[in-house]
Amino acid sequence: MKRILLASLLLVLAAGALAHSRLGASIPADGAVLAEMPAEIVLTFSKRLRLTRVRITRDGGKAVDLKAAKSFHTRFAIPVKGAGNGAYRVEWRGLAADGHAMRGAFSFRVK
Ligand SMILES: [Cu+2]
Repeated sequence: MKRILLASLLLVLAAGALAHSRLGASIPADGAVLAEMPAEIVLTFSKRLRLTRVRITRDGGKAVDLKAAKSFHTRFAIPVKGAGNGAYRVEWRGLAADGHAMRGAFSFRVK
């Protein structure tokens, strides 16, 4: 009986872990090395969320903070203008539709 309970508890935990949104992909991808900055940075999530903060830094310098998104989406495209070469880091925070606070980061380099 104990083993069955434990097994079902693990199933519940696994289902919970899969239920909320996560960053599915980004453009540029984490670790990418590019010859040119793309026109926009794109974050794609597995489920809808509202981005509450996006912070972009280049070469560890001054951060650019973007305004919070007003609605829930699975895809966010951030237009980038006049960004030079360097090592970029994008940190994001979001609120998933299921109420969970989410955060993550990815980095890429433009040569
Ligand atoms: Cu969740």
